[in-house]
Amino acid sequence: MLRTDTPVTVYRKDYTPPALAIDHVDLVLELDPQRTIVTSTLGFHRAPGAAPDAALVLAGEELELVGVRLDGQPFTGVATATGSLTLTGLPAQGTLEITTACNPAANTTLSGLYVSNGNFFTQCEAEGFRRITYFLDRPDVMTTYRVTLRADRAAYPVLLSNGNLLSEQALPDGRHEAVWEDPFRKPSYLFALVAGKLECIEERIQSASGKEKLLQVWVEAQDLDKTRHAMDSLINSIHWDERRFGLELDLDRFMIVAVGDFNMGAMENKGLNIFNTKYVLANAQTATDVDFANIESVVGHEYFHNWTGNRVTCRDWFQLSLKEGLTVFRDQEFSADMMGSESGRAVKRIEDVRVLRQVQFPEDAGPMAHPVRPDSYEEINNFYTVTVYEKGAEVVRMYQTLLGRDGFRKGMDLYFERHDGQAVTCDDFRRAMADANGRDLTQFGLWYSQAGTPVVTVRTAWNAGAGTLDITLAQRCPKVGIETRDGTPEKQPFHIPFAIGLIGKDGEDLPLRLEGEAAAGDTTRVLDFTQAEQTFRFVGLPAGDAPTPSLLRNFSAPVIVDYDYSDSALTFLLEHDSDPFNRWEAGQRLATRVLLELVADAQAGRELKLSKALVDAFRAVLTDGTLNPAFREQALMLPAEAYLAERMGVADPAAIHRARLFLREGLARALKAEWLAAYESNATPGPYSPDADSAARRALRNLALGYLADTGDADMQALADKHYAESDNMTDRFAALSALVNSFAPGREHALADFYQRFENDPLVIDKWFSLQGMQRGEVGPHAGKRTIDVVRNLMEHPAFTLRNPNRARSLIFSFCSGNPAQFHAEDGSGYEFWADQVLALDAINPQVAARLARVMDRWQKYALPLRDRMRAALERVSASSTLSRDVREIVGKSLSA
Ligand code: B3K
Ligand code: ZN
Repeated sequence: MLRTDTPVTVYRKDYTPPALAIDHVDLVLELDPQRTIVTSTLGFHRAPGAAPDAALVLAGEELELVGVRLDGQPFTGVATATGSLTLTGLPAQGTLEITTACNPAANTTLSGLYVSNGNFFTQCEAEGFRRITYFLDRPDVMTTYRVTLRADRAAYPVLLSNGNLLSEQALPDGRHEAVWEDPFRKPSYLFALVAGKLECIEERIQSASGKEKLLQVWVEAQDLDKTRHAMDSLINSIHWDERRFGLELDLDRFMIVAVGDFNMGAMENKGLNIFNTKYVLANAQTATDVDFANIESVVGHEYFHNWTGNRVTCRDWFQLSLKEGLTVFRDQEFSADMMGSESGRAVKRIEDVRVLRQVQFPEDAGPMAHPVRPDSYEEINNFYTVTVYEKGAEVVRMYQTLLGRDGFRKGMDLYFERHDGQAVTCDDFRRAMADANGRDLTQFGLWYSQAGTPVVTVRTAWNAGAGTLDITLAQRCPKVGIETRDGTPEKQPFHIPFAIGLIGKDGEDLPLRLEGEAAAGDTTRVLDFTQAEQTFRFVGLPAGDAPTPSLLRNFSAPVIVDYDYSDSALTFLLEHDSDPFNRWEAGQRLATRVLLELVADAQAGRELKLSKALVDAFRAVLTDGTLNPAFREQALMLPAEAYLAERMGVADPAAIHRARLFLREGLARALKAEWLAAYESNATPGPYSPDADSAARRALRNLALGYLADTGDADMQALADKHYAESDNMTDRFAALSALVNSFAPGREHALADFYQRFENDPLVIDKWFSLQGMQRGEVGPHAGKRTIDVVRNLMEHPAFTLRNPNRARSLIFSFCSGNPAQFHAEDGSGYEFWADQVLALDAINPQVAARLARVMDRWQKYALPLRDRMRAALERVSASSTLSRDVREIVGKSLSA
């Protein structure tokens, strides 16, 4: 597709309300793969205060205009241009009938109406509805929809849309129709239809107020045996939202449909959620524990949008985090509650923070850095980011940390009381939180408007005689991304809820009393840190040895804490902190410190030495049977290469890889007996179950297996062979395959071939097979010289590979470009050449997927020479293309101008 329109920047400050209100929409779709005819009948009236002679500009893309009628008569005041239809001379109110044609089979962008494996699907967020019909395609135009679907009955027996099914009937010529009506007003981005050969499992449940609800999960026939977990997750989500937030399902029917070609995870269309198969289909043979957990959280996420997003929606796309940050927070809390134990909750928190640090912190420091509520964009699809989602969720979490669970709930209740049925802003949400709790949250608003990750430097001064500890917090957050280019004024201090505990010399939490307080309170205190620098004096502490501070407990704010812990303090915290998150954090700090020293040694050509302190710390965790195995797994996982790269002034992926592999192999050998004991004692006999406890044991056991294979010992690689052969579930099978592949075990080729053959007909499993190979280590030892890029280029020729399916493209290309830093950043620039080839090839098919891949180069300026120059050259090659989509152009443009 050729996209040569000049880039236009859209600004938040330019928001104006729509000039026209749409009272109701009646859509009739004559579905045909090559030529679908859409007739849209809109009842409209001019908005109060709008200029009477103002033209009405409707958005539309890739549409053929067939005809326009006004109040039943042909209407001629019509002009089309690229991307729009302008109507002039409309009365103050009336009925418009617009007929258009589109070609779903030719739509490879997977936005709008498209065909996937012979069935019809839609994706309308953010601006896909305009690819179906001309419309005021913006989230603040909410209306009710009645949808009539007509299609060939044999080819498309199932016809679904939002809301309730009103009627179904056969039509002449082998066609049939279904009429659906959604009683709730909604923006166009929540419209959906599905038509084709699908089957479903269904359940009827009672909601809290006793109403019966019909739940369905729709898939292709061969996948029906993989729908149970999605259905259970949906039922759990419905009940959780009733319990935790008093929010009930408002429709009689709720449907989930799975589709193999999908740009992202899933979509919360009202009453008709459409999901990537990856987040629906699971059984023991095909899905790992992580897949099961992801399905639960995505099903929850989309379901929770029914209130946070659909009933209350966004005024404009700058407010995206209003629904996304809030809904991610809700799905995180749901998953944590489903873990069923305190330690399980902590593991969930650790996983979420790991993603935030590994992906969002770099975004917040790079050329695409933007506030949680951005001020401008060129292509809105580029702003479905980890900042809007995950940092947005941290911002919502901070309200709860500041106001308490009950206070947060009061704020939510007031938000719905005020705004149900409206399209609102992040400020409206903040006001509801403030008003419901009588709190001033003005300064807190800076979390929405200032980008960047604040760094909090901590200094402590201990007065042994008086038993007082002064904790001085200082925050700084230099300009980043767009702020460095758009004249943003100097940034103001954030309102940071800083949770802290003090630990006595025997490892016990000390009761905390701030100077001026009458009595000591809890052992964790949330400090309101609002100034550039602030000192908090804790008094009444036992005289003598200084207590050890446990800082930013449970990661109470999305900041970087800079405090000069000694190695022994970290070991002490790892052993004693009552805050499980900070226990993990202490281990990570220690490992990061050791790794960065090893990197420096590798760079300087010094001999690498194994840190005894770290070996001891790891041994202690590994052998502590009182700890949840999932927590141990988290604590024994070394910080990722990408995370270490961020921690360096100038990133050196080759040295990082060498250092990390050295440490990993060293820990594998030094603790071989302990890994083996953990492997043996964490078996999960009996049939597979994805429950949290079994999954935790498998996680630790499989981590141990990976370390054991990395010893390179023949007996350990034989153990991995056996683990592969005897596994009865995908978690174990895939863990064994990874261990064999990454340790270059003799059994590796055989296992790869066996895996392919077993799962040839299961696309999601074949995605795993591609992705494992894209992420494999460069061959070492006797296999040295063979580069992963060659394996990847070879696999691109595999009959099962295609760029057209986003999951498949991601499985090989993204896994190599973003999941394999050492190989991707090969010094000869071969990885970057490959990246440029694939961005250009994908852009011609699917700009949204291409733009995601383009983001891989965000941090090019951080890399050592000659990598930096080669990355820039690759970016320039992409940027020089004359047919770039707006999506990719924005990304490479911002990268190069940073
Ligand atoms: N709201 C959708 C994302 C739409 C992305 C459009 N490029 C899924 C979600 O966040 O639930
Ligand atoms: Zn969402």
